[in-house]
Amino acid sequence: MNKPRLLSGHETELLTSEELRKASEDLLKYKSGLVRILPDGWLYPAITTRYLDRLYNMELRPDDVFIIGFPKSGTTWMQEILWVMLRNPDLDPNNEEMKEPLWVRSLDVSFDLHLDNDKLAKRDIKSLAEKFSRVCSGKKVEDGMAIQIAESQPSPRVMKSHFPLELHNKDLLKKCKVVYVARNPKDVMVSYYYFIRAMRNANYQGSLEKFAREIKKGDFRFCPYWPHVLQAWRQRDNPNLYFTTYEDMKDDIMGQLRNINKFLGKNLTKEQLKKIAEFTSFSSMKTRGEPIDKAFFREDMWKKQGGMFRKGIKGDWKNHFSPELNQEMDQWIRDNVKDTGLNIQYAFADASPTK
Ligand code: PPS
Repeated sequence: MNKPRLLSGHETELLTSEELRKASEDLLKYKSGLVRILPDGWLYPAITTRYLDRLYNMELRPDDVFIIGFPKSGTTWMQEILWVMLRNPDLDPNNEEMKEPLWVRSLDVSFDLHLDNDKLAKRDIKSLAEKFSRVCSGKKVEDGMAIQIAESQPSPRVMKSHFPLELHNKDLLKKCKVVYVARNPKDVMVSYYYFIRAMRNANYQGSLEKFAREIKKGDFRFCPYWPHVLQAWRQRDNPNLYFTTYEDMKDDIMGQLRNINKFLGKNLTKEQLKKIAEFTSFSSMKTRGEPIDKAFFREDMWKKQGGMFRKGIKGDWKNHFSPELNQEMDQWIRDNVKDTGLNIQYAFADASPTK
């Protein structure tokens, strides 16, 4: 059977009705059905193929910076760091752009696939929709809200994406800088689980255990996990890619900021970096408020869980995984990091305590 190709050259395959019947309940809200992008099998709402082609064709600027990572890996944290380093390094409180929520001043170009969700209401994404009306007049929402707002942004742009490296334009690493953030997949599972339980336009009713196994099998949005991380890891020596982890950021944020300062060629002073570390700390970001519209979530549940800035710790999986689930995931991690040189810190039960 003919498999339509993306501009990136990847073949795509729609899920059959039999496969849809077995798919995670949260994935059945998309009007277009579901698609796998081959050969790795990236799983998305089928409409995503349109946005991927659109993203592939987006004009890249030499001073663009992308933050890429699997969902819930600490990408919002890194996004704020990069944004202030590039657009408000002295943390001027009167900076007009800073008054906008993060997701409006730094676009997640992988967000548009949610527009296909039949439960998504305009009020769930009010600030994004307002910005779109303001800066994209005459453009069609169906062509992507986040992508088209990003196209209208002044340079230097800081954009975020949860798509894997290979689905971006083939010249991405030749033309732009990319910061990739990975996180212990067990903590990703916990963080992602709380997120989708609270999303208003999702309806995940399953247990954490069920969800963790869906991620492991590659049966959830943005999966599979390992090819996502390993594609970036293999590029770690590329001068236009900086690979880091949530755990490294938690352990030594000043060290990470110094590396990023150098990577971006910014020459910010130690004093400026110290202030940026403080400004982007978990407690400061939480105090400043949600980076995306609250209406995107079920208010009570979202608030009770802690919102986007939920816990911000390493090793929360220890509070959630049964010994059996942990053993299964440890084996999965071992099988996948074997021979890659990638060390997933704190992934194993005998590692350091949560903090
Ligand atoms: S998303 O929705 O996919 O973009 O999520 P993402 O931002 O990648 O990851 C969310 C988790 O990152 C934690 N976070 C932080 N930790 C430490 N310091 C800061 N400043 C910070 N900002 C966000 C956030 O709390 C989520 O992790 P959990 O484990 O759920 O707390």
